[in-house]
Amino acid sequence: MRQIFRDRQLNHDFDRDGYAIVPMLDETDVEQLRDLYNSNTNREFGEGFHTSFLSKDVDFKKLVYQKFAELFNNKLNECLNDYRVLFTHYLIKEPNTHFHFDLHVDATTVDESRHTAVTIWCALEDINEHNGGIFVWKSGHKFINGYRTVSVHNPVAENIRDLVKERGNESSIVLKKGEAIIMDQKLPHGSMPNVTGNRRIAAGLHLVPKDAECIMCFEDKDHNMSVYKIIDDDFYLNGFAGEDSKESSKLEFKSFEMNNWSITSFEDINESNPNVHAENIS
Ligand SMILES: O=C(O)CCC(=O)C(=O)O
Repeated sequence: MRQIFRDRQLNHDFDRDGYAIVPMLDETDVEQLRDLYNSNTNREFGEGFHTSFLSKDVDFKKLVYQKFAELFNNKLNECLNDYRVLFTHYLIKEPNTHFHFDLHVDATTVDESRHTAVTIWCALEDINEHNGGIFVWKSGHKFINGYRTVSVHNPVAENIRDLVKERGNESSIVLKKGEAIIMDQKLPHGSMPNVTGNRRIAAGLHLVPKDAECIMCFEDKDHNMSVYKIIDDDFYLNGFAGEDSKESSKLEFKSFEMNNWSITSFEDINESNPNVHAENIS
């Protein structure tokens, strides 16, 4: 059985809940990351939510990748069992942003029948429900099947959040500066508005098992998926163009897959029979 976390208790919690919260950066690290963001971007506040992942400035993205690697790698190696960083980014919610992220699941980056990819969301200030905090569907990763693209990533019915709340399965994540939530990439999550007068800056890292092949999926008009292998990890620094990425020379067509998640609704989910957690299949 492959352990994701080196610590047995954390591994158990992560397997059960789909996430774990860990201390990640110290005060000096956090300041370095905030300075890097502020010295390379507009000091004037913008609007809404944005991420450096979609920036056209390849040099800035390289700088972000290198700095995140320098500050996170040791901690990640101590914490996780044989993972590598696929891409990194800043996630920004400008002041007085009423936009919130509804419950969603991030795009598929590996074959999830064999591997567990993880998303790290690290607070660069104290985070709560007033300044763009994250909420999750606790244990929801056990009910998610199927391939997801960067824009088709909501394998659950629209009213799902109400039902998740009713059943007491939503958790609001409160983080201290430097703490991170490490989520199974299949964990449904969202984020609250930022109703404060300050810009919220978080650090995001997406990791895959060291030996995993990375993939990116695209949906065709019949709702089936074409799966492409990423043949160069540099793709995310210089090549990613959302749904238009198919033309990139850093992707290679792999297979067509039938998808079945678009018909999934919460009522169809049999709570007693969630899918088995991929990394626990020996
Ligand atoms: O940073 C946030 O507010 C939420 C980001 C998020 O949910 C995502 O990138 O999938």
